[in-house]
Order: sequence, then C-alpha cells, then structure tokens
Amino acid sequence: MDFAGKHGLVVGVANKRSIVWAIAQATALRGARLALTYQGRFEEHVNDLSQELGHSPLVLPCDVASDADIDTVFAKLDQEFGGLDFVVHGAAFARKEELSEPFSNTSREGFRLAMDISAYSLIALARGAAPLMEKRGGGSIVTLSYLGSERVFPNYNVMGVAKAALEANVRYLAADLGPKNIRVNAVSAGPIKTISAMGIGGFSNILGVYRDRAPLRRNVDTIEVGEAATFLLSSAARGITGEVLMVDAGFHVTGM
Ligand code: IMJ
Repeated sequence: MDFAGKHGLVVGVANKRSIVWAIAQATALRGARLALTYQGRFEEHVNDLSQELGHSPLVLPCDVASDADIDTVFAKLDQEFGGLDFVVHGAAFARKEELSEPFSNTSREGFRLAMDISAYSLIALARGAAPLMEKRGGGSIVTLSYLGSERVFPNYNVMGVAKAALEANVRYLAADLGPKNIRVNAVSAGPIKTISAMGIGGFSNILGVYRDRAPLRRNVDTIEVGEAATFLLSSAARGITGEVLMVDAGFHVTGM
C-alpha cells in the first residue's frame, strides 16, 4: 500500500486518540501528503499534531456544517495539490441531551444537527472532492461508522439513525461517483476510548461486553482501524465500493 505522490484530505481530527488521526498517520507514513481540517475548538491540537506528520501537511479550518468553509477548503486543495486522491471523513456530532435521554425525546433540532454534521457532510465533501479526483483519474473516500446504525445500543440514539443515513449515503455516493472511478466505503469500528466516547455513561462496560463476546476476545485500537481504512484508500481495494467494512474483532457476527 504505497501512497507516494498521493494527496489526501482528512476531516474530523480532534486529538491524538482520534481514529482519523491514526488513518492520517498510516497514510502519511506510506508517503501521502495530507491536508487536515479542524473544527474551531480543535485548532491548537490539530496544528500541534500536524507537525508529527511528514510531507508538510496543510492545516485548514472547516466546519462541515458550512458550505462556504467546504468550498474554501477545496479551492485551496486545487491550488496547493492540483487534484486529490482520497478523503477521510470522521466528523460526527449529536447534542449531549440526545445521547442521554430516552430516544423518543429526540428533538427536531437535535435530529437535524446530528444528521447534518454526521451524515449530510459526507455528501457535501464528496461533491467538492469529485472534480479534483477526476483530475487524477479517480479517488477513494472513506468514512467512519458504528454498528449502532443497525442495532440498538443504550444511549446511541440519534447517532444510530445518523450512522444508518451515513451508510446509505455510502451506497448512493458509490453508485453516483463510481463511473468517475471514485470509490466510497465505510469502516465500522468497534468501541474505542476516543473523545467521542467521553462522557458516555457506561462506556467501560460496553468495552467489557465487546471484549467478552467478540470472537477475538479483545477490543480494537485506532491503529488497526487506521490500517483497515488505509487498505480501502489504497489501490489494493480498487475493486471495492459501497462497502461497510467491520473492524470490531468480529463482535457483529455474534448472536449470544
Ligand atoms: C456514543 C454514545 C452512546 C453509545 C456509544 C457511543 N457507543 C459507542 C459510541 C456504544 C461506541 C461512540 N461512537 C461510535 C460515536 O459515534 C460517538 C459519537 C458522538 C459522541 C459525542 C460525545 C460528546 C457530545 N456529542 C457527541 N456526538 C457524537 O457532546
């Protein structure tokens, strides 16, 4: 899996525990030049982290809820990279209330926000990336999902609905952009203690249940999720699109 001469955009890095940070490291290590975007409050962290990557990465602000921000990012990438080979999407957000109250209390605004940030943003990024990828004869887009898209997990609530929409986005984008040789896939990771797990009631218990029941009898880490994503981004996966690749130590196959 060689990324020499390849250019990638990585959206959704919060800190060094982020799954997308592991993907950034894995691709940069194999030769990719990256642009990392950050959402407002993560500027310092992402700036500091970027210095650990090779190939002088670009670091740009991007609120995925803003079409103007997204337009600015792709204009800059066109200028600096002259095209784009891959995109890594790891943006997700739901309000605290939606992740703690009964699901039937999900508010209209909470639903809209979770869908906008966690699902719609993949469509907006794919649309922006497509013309730059066409200049390279194609590209690969990878997003991050979770089994809560198909099964009910306590408190995952509106994020489960947003991940279901995200996985449907993967299939529809794969069909739409496939003729341009642009592939679109997701990695569905097992639970990992990242900033996205912070303040989630009973998260240690969830990790324990996965460890006990998963065929591999352990949890996964960001390095192995990063390497699976790197595979999907690489030419080794050139025949794969519209897929959701489970990286969860096999947990999803278990019945009881
Ligand atoms: C999140 C909530 C409830 C159960 C959960 C999770 N399980 C897992 C997660 C079982 C694995 C983490 N996950 C897969 C997510 O997609 C998390 C998304 C998320 C997390 C937060 C926390 C802080 C906040 N908003 C959030 N929005 C989305 O304010």
